[in-house]
Amino acid sequence: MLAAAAAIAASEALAAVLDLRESPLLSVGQSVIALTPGPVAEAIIGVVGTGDKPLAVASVAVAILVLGGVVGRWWQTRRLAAFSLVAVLVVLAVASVLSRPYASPEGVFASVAGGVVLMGVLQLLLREGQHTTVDASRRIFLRTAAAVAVATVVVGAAGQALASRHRRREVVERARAALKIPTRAVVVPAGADLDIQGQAPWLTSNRDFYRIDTALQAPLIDPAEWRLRIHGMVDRELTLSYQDLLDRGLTDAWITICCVSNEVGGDLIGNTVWGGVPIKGILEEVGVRAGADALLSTSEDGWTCGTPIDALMDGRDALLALTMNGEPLPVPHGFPVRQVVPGLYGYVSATKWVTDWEVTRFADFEAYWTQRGWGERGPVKTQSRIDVPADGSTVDAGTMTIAGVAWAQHVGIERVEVRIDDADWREATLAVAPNPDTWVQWSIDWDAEPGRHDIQVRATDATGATQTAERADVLPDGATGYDGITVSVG
Ligand SMILES: Nc1nc2c(c(=O)[nH]1)N[C@H]1C(S)=C(S)[C@@H](COP(=O)(O)O)O[C@H]1N2
Ligand SMILES: [Mo]
Repeated sequence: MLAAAAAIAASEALAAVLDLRESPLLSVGQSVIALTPGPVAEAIIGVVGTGDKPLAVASVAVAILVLGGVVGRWWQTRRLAAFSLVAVLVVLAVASVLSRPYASPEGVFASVAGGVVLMGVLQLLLREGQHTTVDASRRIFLRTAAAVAVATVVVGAAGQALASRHRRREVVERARAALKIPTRAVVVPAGADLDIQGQAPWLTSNRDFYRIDTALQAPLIDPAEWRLRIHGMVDRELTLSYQDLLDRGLTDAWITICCVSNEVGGDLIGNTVWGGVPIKGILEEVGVRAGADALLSTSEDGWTCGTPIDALMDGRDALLALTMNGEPLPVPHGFPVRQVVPGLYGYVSATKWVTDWEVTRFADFEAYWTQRGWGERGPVKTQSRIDVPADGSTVDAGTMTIAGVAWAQHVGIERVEVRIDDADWREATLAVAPNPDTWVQWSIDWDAEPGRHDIQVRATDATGATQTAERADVLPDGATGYDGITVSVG
């Protein structure tokens, strides 16, 4: 296992020295993510949330350590089996590296080097002693092992330090900081934020904005090199640069986006002002051919997404976004360019680091999450959430405020109702929403009497449809059911 740790440290350090975009360990981690069946991924995310990524990398590392232990066990007695297992590990690493958009000969080299270090260290640790006594050979083993352990830590730490100064990251961060995008000051519309203690702010800051994607490290793209290639069922192919988008002028739009994996009452949702170029105009310019019903978008790291053309052309604020809350997109949120489409879950609309558009038909492809069991189209389901008081909390008897948010993007919220225990539903007061594409805050006063109380909320959208009480899982196309909390009134 020590030899395996040394192999990982060496291959990671080599990846840093060679300034690879992705180390072999991360490439294998990405393969594990890609090969994880949808329901398993959902279950893991349900338990560890956004800790899913460190978990993916850690489980790969642990698997390599364990398999290294097996190789070590076989090293002296079953050399051929030991060699074969190392060969299998190297082949899997190389295959992962080559399956990635960042495949390079250096990546293959760093993978093979890991295998060589694994065997070299084993040979060093387990060399047959010319030593006469068991004691002497044990002493030498322990001394060698200690030296290898120190070397592993030193090489590993040096590799990490070097990786943090990745040239590409510095170039991209500098380019992002130097951008001067004319944006209007971001002003929260009057009356939108009730500003109640404990309630999620109406405007989500970039730092607090939820992040969901399959990337172990966010792709680093220099805006000067970014291109969007548009092809497929179009009359004229087109390639756009970042400057091309800036030249078209940016439209600002308040849009709330949310994730299909958001449980009832969950926080995988955020609201901000996005600045971007309307997708509709671009699609009109390239000319969508008759029969096309889908836009298949691909990110620089190979993630794919299928969006109904209808939703992109019906006049809603579907954007190729460059800014978020008045700033260039943060790297984890898709810098330099991503899509945002009101009314659709992120997995079918919000491609970050987007570099390729193919106008096509849903019948002709399956996008990343659709291949893993999620619905082909992902319209957002109407939902409401209680933010205050907190679930399970104890509050004083007397008049208090219950508050939260509700959303039905691109349809709008007409009414929010709250029910205490078995009482009748009472209508809450809605705050201002500047358009139907954002969430809306709500609040209601409650004369709390001592005891334990269940509080539930439900929303009705602008078409008059009230959200269903029936509980549905997030898989395959979004959770349903009422959010509810229990509080003790003292
Ligand atoms: N390139 C890429 N874009 C992506 C994803 C991804 O995995 N890769 N995930 C999507 C999903 S499932 C959601 S919910 C949104 C989340 O966007 P955010 O991280 O900016 O909140 O991004 C979407 N865009
Ligand atoms: Mo998502």
